[in-house]
Amino acid sequence: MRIHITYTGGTIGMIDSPNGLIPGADTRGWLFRLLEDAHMDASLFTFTELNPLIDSSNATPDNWQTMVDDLRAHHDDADAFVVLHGTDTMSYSSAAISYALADFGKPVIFTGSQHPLGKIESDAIANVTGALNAAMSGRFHGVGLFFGHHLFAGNRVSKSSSWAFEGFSAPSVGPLARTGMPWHWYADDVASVGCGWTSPQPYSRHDVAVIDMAPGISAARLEAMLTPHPEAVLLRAYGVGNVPSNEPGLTDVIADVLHDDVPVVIASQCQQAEVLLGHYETGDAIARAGAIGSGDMTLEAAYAKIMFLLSQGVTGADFGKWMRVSIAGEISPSSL
Ligand code: ASN
Repeated sequence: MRIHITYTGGTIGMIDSPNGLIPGADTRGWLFRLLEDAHMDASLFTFTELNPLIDSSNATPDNWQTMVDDLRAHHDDADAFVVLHGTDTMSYSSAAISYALADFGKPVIFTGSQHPLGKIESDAIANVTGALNAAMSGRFHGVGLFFGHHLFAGNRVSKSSSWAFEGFSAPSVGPLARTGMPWHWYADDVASVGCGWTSPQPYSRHDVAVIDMAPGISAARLEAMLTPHPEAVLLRAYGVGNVPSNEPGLTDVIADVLHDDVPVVIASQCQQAEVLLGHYETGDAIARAGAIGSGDMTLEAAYAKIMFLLSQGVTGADFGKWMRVSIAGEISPSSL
C-alpha cells in the first residue's frame, strides 16, 4: 500500500529555541528511520513538507487549503494519507479537510504529539504508527484523527487536554477504534455518512465571529462585539442553546443581526451537546428570529463548516439548510 505523508508543523517536529518551541527537527529523517526500523518498504512512502512549517495556532483557512491542495495533488499516487499537524487546531483542520475532501475516497488520518519527537518520553512514535495503521486498516475511508490510542472521525473530535497523551475526545459519538492486540473497532465508517460536495471551491478567509455567552453579558457588549456585522456568527450558548432572555435587549441584538441577513449559528458550551432551540423559553426568541442550531456538531466542525459554506458562496436560506445537512458525517440527523 502506498502512503503519502503531509507534514504541516506542530510540536511533533519542534526543537527548543530561546523563545520556546519552534519547528526545526529533521522530521522526514526521523520518520524514514522509523519505517526502516519497522521493516517497512520506504519506497512506498512519499513525503511533503509544507513551507512554512507552522505551530498550528497560526493556522488559517489558507493553510487548510494548502493541505487540501497537497492531498489532491497526490490523490493518484497513494492509497492512504497521513497528515502530521500541531494539536492546538488539529480538530479544526481535520473537520475543514473532511468537507473539502468529501469526494476523496481514500483515508486521510491526522496526527501529532504532545511532546517533540526528540524527547525520550514522546508520544510521537505511538501516534504516527497508530495513524499509519489506521490509514492502512481498510476499515475507514474518510478524514480521521488518531491520537492517544484512539481513532476518531476528523469532524467529531476536540482537543480535550493540553497535556494528556489521550488528548482528544469525541464527546457526542465516541472513538471509531482503539489500539490493542487486536484493535477494537466501535463503529462503522461514520465519516462517509454524508451527502458529499462536488467540486468544492477553495477555502478563503471570512469574517466569522465566535462569541461566548457568560452570566451578566449585556446587550451593549454583545452589540459592540457584532459591530460592524461579521459575515456569520457562531454563538456559544448554554446547554441546549439557551441565551439569557431576561437581559434587556440581548436577544434583540441577535434578532437584528439575523434581520440583516447575517447567519447566526447557535452552538453549546457543553462538550457533549444537542442544540435544541426552542426547548426552553430562553432559546425560543432566537429560534423564531431564524437562528440555526448546530445539532451535535463540535465547535470546530461548526466553525469549519461555516468557513466552508462561505467559501462556496452559500447564503440566505441555503446557508441554514446546509448547516443542518451532513456533508461528511459531522452531524447526526437524530440531533436536529
Ligand atoms: N502548539 C502546538 C501546535 O499546535 C501544540 C502541539 O502540537 N502539541 O502546533
